[in-house]
Amino acid sequence: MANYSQIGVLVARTTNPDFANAVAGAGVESVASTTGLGTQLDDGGTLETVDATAQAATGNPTGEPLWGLQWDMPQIHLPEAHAVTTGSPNVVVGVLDSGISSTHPDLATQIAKDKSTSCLGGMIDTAEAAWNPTTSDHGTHVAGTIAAAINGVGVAGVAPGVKVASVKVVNDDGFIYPEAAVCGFIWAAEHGMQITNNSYFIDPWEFNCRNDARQRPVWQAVQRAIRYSQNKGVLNIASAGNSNVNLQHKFIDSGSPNDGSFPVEDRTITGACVDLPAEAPGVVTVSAVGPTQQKSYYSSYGQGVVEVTAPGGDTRFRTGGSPSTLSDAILSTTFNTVTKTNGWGYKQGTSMSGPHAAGVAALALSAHPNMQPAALASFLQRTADALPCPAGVYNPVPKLAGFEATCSGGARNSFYGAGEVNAYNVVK
Ligand SMILES: [Ca+2]
Ligand SMILES: [Ca+2]
Repeated sequence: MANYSQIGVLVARTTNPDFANAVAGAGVESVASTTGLGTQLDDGGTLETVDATAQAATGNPTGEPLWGLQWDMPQIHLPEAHAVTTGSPNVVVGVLDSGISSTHPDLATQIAKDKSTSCLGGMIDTAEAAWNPTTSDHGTHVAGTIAAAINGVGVAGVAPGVKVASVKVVNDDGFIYPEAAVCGFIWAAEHGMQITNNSYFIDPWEFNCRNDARQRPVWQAVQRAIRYSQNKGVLNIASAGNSNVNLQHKFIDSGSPNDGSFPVEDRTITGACVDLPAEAPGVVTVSAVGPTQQKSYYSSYGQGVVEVTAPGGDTRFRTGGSPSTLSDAILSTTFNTVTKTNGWGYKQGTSMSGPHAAGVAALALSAHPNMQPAALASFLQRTADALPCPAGVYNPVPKLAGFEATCSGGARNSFYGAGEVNAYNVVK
């Protein structure tokens, strides 16, 4: 049992099917079972593994052995930023994900071990093995983008001077349950993290939550946990998702899901039924672009939902549909969960764009240490490079049906929010 009295949430494990009826009333506002409410990571998997030969550390990201493959980093002006700062070790970014490999040569020095934990089942387990990866290296890849060391080995992260903490919320089957997310947000808030990265997407649409009073308290608990963390000084960064859908569903228009997959006509969205954490107030939601700085074919979007964009990779755009351009994905740290070996490899997704924004936020906070979450969120947007809407219907992969999307808005628009994060603008 976990008691989050801070937000009035109690998580209990039971095999009693009548548990909810047994405890309802007597001061209990609402009771919900989270069984079946897990959400899977939307993750492309490792596309290719790359070997790195060690070179002498230089303190300059462009000297890293694999720098030449990191197209994403010049795109966000990283070399110019690192000439000013690589970040402060006082800044800790919580990686709410599938764990971080603590033996990885590019990460071992970068992890705040005393702030790392597993939150699986909503229960804290701070043993190192508990917050290392088991069946997915998604979190290891994310952590490398944020903070891989400048050490003459492998790649450089966006903010190698800061620390990352592993907060494991993805279980061995690849699911994120609400109780793990609640645990993760509260852990981050109470262990001095100023930023969290959330490269996952809880989408209660699928569960028709608006019609189901038994599920609503689950999402309320997650929202309370997010709000609590913000009040404790945490900026939460979230991926927009990889479904190429318009998340602006509160204002239904003809551009909203038109593929028949959602019942648009009778949807009434209430505050208790939003896509989490991307749509929670105060969360910085990140869409993805590829090497051409245009929306990645898979990236979800939405005016008023997406605040900024960042590189997430796009392996289909330049080939008009064929997934052949691996080097157009994002290169970062990996961990082979079968052979238990560390390495470097490509992945793509908004899971990869979010951590670029989290890294830039960490640099911003290093340069401006007292910035509060709301100010930091608006600073990230104010310093971003505006990207214009493509005209007409955007169709990056004409050989594949289903990737059309229409951008709306001006300098601030539904594809890119305020624009692409700029690491130099936040530290100069
Ligand atoms: Ca490195
Ligand atoms: Ca948002």
